[in-house]
Amino acid sequence: MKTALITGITGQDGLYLSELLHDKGYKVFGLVQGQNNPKGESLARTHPFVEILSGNLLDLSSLMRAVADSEPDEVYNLGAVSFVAYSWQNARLTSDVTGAGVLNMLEAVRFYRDRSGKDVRFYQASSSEMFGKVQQVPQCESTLLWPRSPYGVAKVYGHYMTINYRESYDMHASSGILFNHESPRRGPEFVTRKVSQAVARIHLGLQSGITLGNLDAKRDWGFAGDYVRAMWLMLQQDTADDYVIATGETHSIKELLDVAFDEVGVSDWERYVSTDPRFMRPAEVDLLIGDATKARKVLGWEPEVDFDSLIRMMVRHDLDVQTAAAAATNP
Ligand code: NAP
Ligand code: G4F
Repeated sequence: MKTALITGITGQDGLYLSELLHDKGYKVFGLVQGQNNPKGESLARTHPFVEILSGNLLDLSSLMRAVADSEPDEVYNLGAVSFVAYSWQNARLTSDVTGAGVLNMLEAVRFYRDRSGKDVRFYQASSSEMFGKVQQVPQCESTLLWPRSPYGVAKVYGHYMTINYRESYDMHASSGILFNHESPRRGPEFVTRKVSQAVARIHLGLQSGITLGNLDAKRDWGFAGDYVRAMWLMLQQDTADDYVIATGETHSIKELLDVAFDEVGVSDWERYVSTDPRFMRPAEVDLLIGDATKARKVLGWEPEVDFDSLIRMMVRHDLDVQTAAAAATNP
């Protein structure tokens, strides 16, 4: 039986990855931050197969203990301050957790490997946000990085630190440069889930409209369940490397609204949608579209859920959730 340690296990990707690894017969350990984190309690209820370890990416000693206690074959570093808009307001925290946290995790793994002699494989959650002001369309592994947010800059640091540890210490350390991926588990601060929740509530008469920022930005959106499969595949290769994971399609926020409102039979969504500068970013990433040729060829990875099905899945999920919540409030 293989053993995996996942940081960021309470997040969208951590939950899907823990299920994938459990189904494959892994013993799964998950790092949870905070002394009374409600997401940790929820994880214990919904994912009882996960052994929870306490730790924080800011605290190297906690990571060293988590690695020593779990004795992992594979470490997936998914923990991060991950909301781009928040990263301008909390630039130092983002740099420390999303950037320097990667170094802490790499050090904890290297220390354990050198003491135990066990060959531990490491996955870093790099991001298409690193491409920022894109220098090439579509973006691939060799595209010049030009981050546009404190989050993007922190991810670039973690990305290059992972490459540096691979080259300096012969570590099996891979980075997945993942484009946006969503699901019914996506945090409500991100635009797809903000829209799917609002559309469900508008349809049920619980909300009158939705206020957004830049409707012209374009993203390459895939399904999180498909993307965690790519993470696992990277760590099954003989040689560590970096891979772009993307669908190769891009859609604007307006197209997202088209599909989401269409799921509840609304074609003229403009009457429900307003914009506010408060949701605009100091520097926007206008266009992301990935070229995942390398992942397709080397890993044999293909996405299974397309954009249209993904957004409809999220709206239907939120219709169920909101209907149940309304029924509980007004039995
Ligand atoms: P997410 O839902 O925001 O989850 C982030 C996780 O990081 C949460 O479990 C969070 O724990 C944990 N975390 C935050 N600060 C921490 C700290 N100081 N110490 C330990 N853990 C901490 O993110 P996601 O969408 O699953 O993404 C997973 C990873 O992939 C992230 O690194 C993200 O930046 C990266 N990524 C995501 C996408 C995407 O489209 N989803 C694309 C590219 C890259 P709490 O819940 O307790 O705060
Ligand atoms: O959903 P978003 O907040 O995701 P963003 O900024 O692309 O970042 C996500 O994907 C990255 C991968 O490229 C990850 F690394 C990162 O951790 C995160 O998961 O925003 C998407 C787009 C942006 O252009 C934003 O300006 O939607 C635009 N947008 C327009 N109105 C909005 C809103 N975004 C949010 N969150 N809220 C709005 O009201």
